[in-house]
Parts: sequence; C-alpha cells; structure tokens
Amino acid sequence: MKKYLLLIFSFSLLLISCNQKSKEKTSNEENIIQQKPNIIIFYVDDLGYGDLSSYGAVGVSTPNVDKLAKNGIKYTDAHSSAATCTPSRYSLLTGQYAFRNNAHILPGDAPLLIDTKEATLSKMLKKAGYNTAVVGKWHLGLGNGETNWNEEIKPGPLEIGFDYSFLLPATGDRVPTIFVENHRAINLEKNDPIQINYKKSFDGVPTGRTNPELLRYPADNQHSEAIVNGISRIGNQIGGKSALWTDEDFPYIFTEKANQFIEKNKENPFFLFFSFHDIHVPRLPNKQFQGKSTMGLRGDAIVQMDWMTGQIIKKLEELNIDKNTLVIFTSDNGPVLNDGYSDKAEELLGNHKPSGPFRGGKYSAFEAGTRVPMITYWPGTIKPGESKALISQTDYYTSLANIVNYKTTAQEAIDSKNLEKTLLNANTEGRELLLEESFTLSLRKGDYKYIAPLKNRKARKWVYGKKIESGAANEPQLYDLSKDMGEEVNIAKDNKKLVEKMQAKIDSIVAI
Ligand code: NG6
Ligand code: CA
Repeated sequence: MKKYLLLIFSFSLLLISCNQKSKEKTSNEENIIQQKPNIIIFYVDDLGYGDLSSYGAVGVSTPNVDKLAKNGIKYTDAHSSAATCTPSRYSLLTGQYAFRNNAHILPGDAPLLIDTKEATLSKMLKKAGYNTAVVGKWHLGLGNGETNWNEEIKPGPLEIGFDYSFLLPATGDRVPTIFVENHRAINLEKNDPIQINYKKSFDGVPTGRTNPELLRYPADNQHSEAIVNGISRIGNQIGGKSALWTDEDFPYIFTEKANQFIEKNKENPFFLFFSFHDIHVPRLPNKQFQGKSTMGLRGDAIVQMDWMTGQIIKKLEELNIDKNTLVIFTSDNGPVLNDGYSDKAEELLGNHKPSGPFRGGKYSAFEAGTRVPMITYWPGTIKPGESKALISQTDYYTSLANIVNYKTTAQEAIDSKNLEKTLLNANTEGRELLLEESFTLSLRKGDYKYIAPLKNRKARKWVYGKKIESGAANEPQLYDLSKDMGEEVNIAKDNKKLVEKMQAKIDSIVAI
C-alpha cells in the first residue's frame, strides 16, 4: 500500500512539473506572439493639417486624438500619397504610387481597383499571422464592374487580404447608400431590390435636380441626383428602402463593428483598417455632436471623429491590450470646405485654419494637399515626441512588414520605404525624397518642393468649382519651405540645375 501511495505521489509530482513546463512554454509562446503588436490604422477622410487641437485648431477641440499625439509621436511633415482619396488608399494598401495603376477618384459602381493578384498590406499582415479587417469607407471599387448589389458582391476586400469587411462602399456622397458586410449588402429585402445608375436617372424617382424642395440643404449640380435621408448624392438609385443608411448613425455603427472585431481578436494579433467617413461630405454628424464646435457641421464632424477614436482606444484599454497595439492615426488628403454641399463650412470657419500654415488643400499640388496630421501611439513602446521626418503613407507597407518581421520581396510594395524606426522613434530621420500626387507630380527633397509643370493642357489656378488653388502651373515651380512654408516665392528661375535634377528624379521614378 505504502509503495502504491509513493508511486501515486511521485506520479503527481511528475504531472505538476510537466504542467509547469508546459505553462512556461505557453507563456513563452505568448511572449513571442505578443511581440507582434496589434495594428490599427485610423484613416480620417479630408482632415487637414490644422484640423486637430494638437495641430493648432481653434474652432474645435479633439481631446481623444490629442491624447494620442501627447503620448505618442506627432509628425509635422507626414504625407498622404496623393491629394485625393482613391489614389491615397491605393498607395497605402499596395505600397505603390497610384499613377502606376492610373488610380483616380472612383464612381460608386467602379470595379475593384486592386488586382486580386497584387501584393497588399492586408495580405502581407495575414501571412504574418494577423486577423485583418477593414471597417468604414472603402472607395477602391467593388465587384467586377457589373455588380448586382442584391447578390454576392465580389471581388472586394476579402479577395485582397481582409478577413472581415464592413463597408460604406464608395463615399457618403455617392450611391449606393447601403452598407456592405463581407460579400453582401445588409438589410436588403428580396421584394425590393436596389439598383444604381451613374449615367441616367430612374423614371419617376425624384432627384436633387427635379425636386430641390425635398432637400435639407442645397448641393451643386454633380451632387444633385439620388435623394437619401434628405440629401442629394452623386449617382441615381432606386429600391432597397430597408437597406438605405441614415448618415447620422455612422459613428455608432462603425465604432461598434470595429470594437466587435477587436473583442473577437483580443487573443491574437489583429490588423484593423478603420476608415472614417468623417469629415467628408455630406457632413451629417449625429445629434450628440451637433453644436459641439464653433464651425457648424464640419467642426461637429471632427468632434464626432474624435469621439469615435476615443471609443476604440477605450476598448483597447478595457481589454488591456492597449500596450500591445500600435496605432497610426492620419488622413487621406488635405482639407476642403465646400465640396459640393452648402453646409456653411465656409461661412462658419472663423479663425480656424484647416490647412495650418500651408497653401492649398484637398486636390492641390501645394503642400496642404498631402501634408496631413499623423500620429503613432504605442504606450510603453513609443516614447512621446515630435518628429520632423518626411514620411509617406506609401511607406506603411514595408515599415509594418519590418515591425512584424515579414520579409518583403523585391517586387512587392516597390515604392514603399522601410521607415520602421521613424514610426517608432521621434528622433529618426525619414525619407530624403518624397513624391506627392495631384493634378501633377511634385517632389520634396528636404525643404525644397518642386511642382512639375503641366505639359499638354492649360493649368487652371483654381480647382474646378472650389475655392482651392490647384497648385498646378505650366511652368516649373520650386519653393524653399525652410524660408517659405506657404509656397509664395517661386525660385525655379534662379535654380535651374536643381529644377532639372528634381524633374529627372521624377522621370526616373515614373520610369520604374
Ligand atoms: C469629387 C466630388 C467631391 C468628393 C470627391 C471625392 C466634386 C464636384 N465632387 O468628384 O464632392 O466626393 O470627388 O473625395 O468635387 S475623396 O476624398 O473621396 O477623394
Ligand atoms: Ca478624402
């Protein structure tokens, strides 16, 4: 009996020690896994360099984003790849300049712009062991060009590396005005299918043009088609009544979808591309945010965006994964006030400067077209600071690949530089040269900014229908931002050699 007991005793000891060993192993494994941080990219739409209080805003307060800026790295020379949305998104996700795929602002019925065989940031992170999601505005095309929105909608994000998607398909001002979750439009009823048409209107369906009295606020001619929620949009639409969105619900719906994804993936590394509709037009912030800025709807939309950011950061903190999550916060292009709707953005601006100290705005070749706020935040890992480094969103692909120890090939993300250290340390240099896409191509070399002349067409001073300078000209422009941040004095004529060199550099980038 004694012998028997001893045997049981030693057997239990063995079990305990094995168990401990396996526990050690699990915690080691956990450590290894935890070295791969979760990654969230907060991608705001049309947020200008001066639109956050941490970047000098006066008409609006953004405490949630300011907390990231204060405790992370605030960049002062960070750029979207282009001065409009689709091209910037294309570059962020592929690590390639948009001109390589002739990417420009897409209509809402455009097919998926990114070839499903192309390498993408999302595919790369998936291969590195991440669960990946995109929530919010897409605007990179969906389907094959003949999309029936009542059936399976593909290819889309799921075919280019995202495990989950919850989308506003194009923009808030374009049809279809429905949400698409993975391959399906949500809340559609079989007996009321939805159809859209970008060429002609549907008989008997009122539009902003035929029935302006139905509108909550007036719009320009391009935005005068389908009326949804009292707002006319670009493109015609009929049916799908049960599926049509209410713009004022966006902040809750997108935040909830994002937080559900985070909650589900709290145990494994995840990548969330959180792509805001705000502060793009039409600006229809929820009642909760109305009147919360001094700038009317545009400012209130910024407050809403700030709140949404705060809700997601709070979720990370609640789940205790904030210290294991790298957050990048930025915008897809510079600011615009009137972008087609009379929402009083111009009238109520006051002393607020959406472009900060820079010239131009959305669409423009001048700095404010692409110089946008950017913050990286990773509590416990990133030391707070301010960075002057020149960095493009095109660089996220290769930089994140390095952070997660993924080796990219030479054919992958060809325009993306490894700025891993620049993302994590405020005192690290950035790019030497940076390309900006707009009506033309511009090149930054340190503080010099060169804007290539338009060759085959006459440059217009103003962006068509907007109060924004295009920045394009028929002669070369060169500015020295160290003395002339506002790009007022063209020094091209006195610096012919440098102009030639910078044009040659652009030519060589284009020729790749
Ligand atoms: C333009 C729209 C503008 C906006 C933009 C896309 C006009 C007259 N209309 O065609 O309102 O929707 O496309 O913005 O300019 S972006 O941020 O998605 O690029
Ligand atoms: Ca945009």
